[in-house]
Amino acid sequence: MSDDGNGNGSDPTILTKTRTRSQRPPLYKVMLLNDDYTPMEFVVHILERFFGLNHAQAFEIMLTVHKKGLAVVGVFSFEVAETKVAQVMDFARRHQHPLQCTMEKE
Ligand code: TYC
Repeated sequence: MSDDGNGNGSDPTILTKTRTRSQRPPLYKVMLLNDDYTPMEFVVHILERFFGLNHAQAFEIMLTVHKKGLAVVGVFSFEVAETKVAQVMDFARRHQHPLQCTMEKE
C-alpha cells in the first residue's frame, strides 16, 4: 500500500540498489590463422583491404600470426564480424590460398 517501490517495503532506512542489465551487445574477435602456404604479402593485402590497417600495422599483425599461429585482427559486432570472416574466406578461396579466418565471442 504505502510501498514506495524501492523494493524493501516502506522502510526508509534500508537502501537498495536495483541491478540493471548492461545494454551493450556482445562483441566478437575476428582471428587469422597461420598456414604454411598463403603468401605473406597476400595476408598483408587482406589486412589492409578488409580491416583498414596501414601497411606497417598489417605487416606486424601478419608476422604475429606467422610466429604465434594466430592473432586477433579486430573486434566487432556479430554482423560485422560475420561479414569480415566471409569476405576474407571468399577472397582467399578465389585466390586458391588456404588462409583461415574465424570469429569467437569476446
Ligand atoms: N606462414 C605463411 C608463410 O610463411 C604466412 C602467413 C601469415 C600465412 C599469416 C597465413 O594468417 C597467415 N608464407
